[in-house]
This record gives sequence, structure tokens and C-alpha cells, in this order.
Amino acid sequence: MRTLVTGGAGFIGSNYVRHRLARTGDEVVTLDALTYAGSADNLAGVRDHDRHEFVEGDVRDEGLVTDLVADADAVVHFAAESHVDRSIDGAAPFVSTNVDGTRALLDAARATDLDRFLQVSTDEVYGETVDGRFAETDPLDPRNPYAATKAGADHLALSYRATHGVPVVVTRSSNVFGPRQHPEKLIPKFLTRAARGEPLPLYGDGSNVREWTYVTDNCRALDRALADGEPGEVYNVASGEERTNLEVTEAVLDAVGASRDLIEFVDDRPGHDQRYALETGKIRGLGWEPEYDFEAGLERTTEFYLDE
Ligand code: NAD
Ligand code: TDX
Repeated sequence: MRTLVTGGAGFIGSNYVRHRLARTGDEVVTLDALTYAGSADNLAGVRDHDRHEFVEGDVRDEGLVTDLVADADAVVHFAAESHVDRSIDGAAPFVSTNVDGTRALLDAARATDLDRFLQVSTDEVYGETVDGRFAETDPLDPRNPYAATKAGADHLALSYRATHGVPVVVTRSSNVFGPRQHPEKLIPKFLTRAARGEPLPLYGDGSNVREWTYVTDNCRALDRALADGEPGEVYNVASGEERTNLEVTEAVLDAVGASRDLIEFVDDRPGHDQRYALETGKIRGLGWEPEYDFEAGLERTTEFYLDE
């Protein structure tokens, strides 16, 4: 089995490449454009693995992806512009990579006998909820440009399943955290700033809620969906570990032994979704359950960032 992993030099992608090489005898080809968010360092120790090939390139390069997809049995598509705040500053690269990049890969998949195309997506496509949990059948209501481009890509992928028979499976994960996440994201940003004694800019009143899934648990869930997910189906992935941003911030400060005085409440993110929460019976029905609660995941994440 040969799997093409797009975005494999980013946070989740690089953890997934490691996971696949360690847990299976499969071949992995990583395709990554090494944008500001990707780094060859994220693949340190596995880049030269004898079952791994690293290709520096863009998912929008149609000639390149046609060749790579033709040689693969499965595609796991992580490559994306992933940071909400950047999408608020400028949406163009989000539309280009997240929508048209996905389109290029799907077109490449049309002419092949690929086993699976895993479209890696996010809880943000459902929009915010105050007290419910989103099921896979709920309508999409993205409220920031990043989420809108991911929703567009999901719709496109599922349309290629219906129209062209591409064996698309979609996963929608809650917030993922762990080693090798870019320090623009909440947990690594606050861990590294707290360790340096710098203030932690908490948006709004810190009451927004996210559901935190440790990265290896997320990788295991994606493997379950890839192996046993039905083409045309969507699988939510989340741990049930809900925390307010203020709770996360206090846990980070405690983990590095820093003072709560570092918390600095700042202007809210425009269109800031209050809460995401997912129903996960479907992925659990494929035999997945998380191994890490928030505290255990944060301990491992803290060790990684403080050792750097
Ligand atoms: P990331 O920003 O850390 O990594 C993205 C990777 O994609 C980088 O290595 C980057 O170089 C690469 N890339 C960007 N544009 C590219 C292009 N045009 N061609 C080739 N490579 C390109 O992102 P992440 O947090 O690891 O997220 C990975 C995927 O998982 C994304 O699709 C994201 O929407 C999804 N997701 C992330 C989370 C989360 O909490 N991090 C949660 C749910 C879903
Ligand atoms: O400095 C900050 N201060 C702050 O209060 C940052 C960077 C974030 N926040 C808040 C905003 C969010 O409520 O923390 C929460 C988490 O923020 P991010 O780390 O930017 O993640 P989020 O916007 O929730 O999106 C993440 O989860 C879903 C990923 O970046 C997405 O790629 C994924 O799809």
C-alpha cells in the first residue's frame, strides 16, 4: 500500500507520517510546499526512512499531482492554509490552496483506481453551537473565511464522489494539539510565550470553548476512517475534552510554572465562534476511542516545547 500524504510537513501531517511509518509496513509519499507553516524539521528522523519519499511541491501543480496520485493507493489530504486569524487578514491563499488545491487533487483522482481519498476537515465547517453537538448530517454554516474554504472543499470532495465516483471519505476533527504545532496556534503560542515570561493575549473574555484532541489520537481516528470508512460518508473526530480558552490558558501557565498575571485580555477575534462540539458515535462505531485526556496530552506537549 502506497499513501500520498499532502501537507505532511505540517503539524498533523508530520505526526501522521510518523504514525503510518511506525504502525504499518506501508510506503508513504509526502507532498508539501513548505509554506511558512511547514518545515522539513517536522519530519526529522523519518524523512530518509526507506519507506518514505519527500516531494517538495504544491497541491495546485496539476502535472505533479496527476503523477503522484496515479502512483498511490490512497490519498490523505491535509495540505491547507490552516490559521483562522490569517484568513481574516487575507482570504486569497485560503481559497486558492484549500478549494482549488483540493479540486486539483480530486481531478487527478478521477482517472485512477484509487482505493480512498481522505479529505481531512474541521469542526469549524458547522459553525458555532451554544449547547448542542454537531452531527455529520447537520448543515454547514462556516463563519470565518478559513472555515468557509474548508466547507467548500468538503462539498467539492463529496460532489466528486457522487459525480465521478472518487472514493472520498471526509473526517471533521475538533481542535488538535501536540508536538510540532506551529506557534501561531493557541497552545504552542501560549506555552512558548509563558516559558519566556511574555504576556498571553487571550481574545475577548476567554469564555470560548474548544474540544481538544491529542494529535496521536486524531491520527488513529483518521486511520480508522481511511481503513473502514464508507465512501461518501463523513466522520466527526473529537475527544469530548471541552475547555474554555481561559481554562486552557490557566493549565498552560500551571504546566510551565508561570504566573496568572501573564494573562492579558485583548480585543476579540472578529466572528469568533463561541463553541464547537461534535457527536462522535460514528467514528467510535469504527472502533476508535481517544487514549489521552486534555491533561495527559498537555503534559506531553509541554515536554516537547520546553525541551526545544
Ligand atoms: P498546518 O498549517 O500545520 O500544516 C499545513 C501544511 O500544508 C504545511 O506543511 C504547509 O506547508 C502545507 N501546505 C500549505 N499549502 C500548500 C500547498 N498549496 N501545497 C502543498 N502543501 C501546502 O496545518 P495542520 O494544523 O497540521 O492541519 C492539517 C489539516 O488538518 C488541515 O487541512 C486542517 O484544515 C485540518 N484540521 C486541523 C485541525 C487543527 O486543530 N490543527 C483541526 C481540524 C482539522
Ligand atoms: O492568541 C490567541 N488567543 C486566543 O484567545 C490565539 C492564537 C487564539 N485564541 C483563541 C481563539 C480560539 O477560540 O483560542 C482558540 C483557539 O485558537 P486557534 O489555536 O487559532 O484555533 P482555532 O481558531 O480554534 O482553529 C483550530 O482548530 C480548528 C485550527 O487552527 C484549525 O486549523 C482547525 O480547523
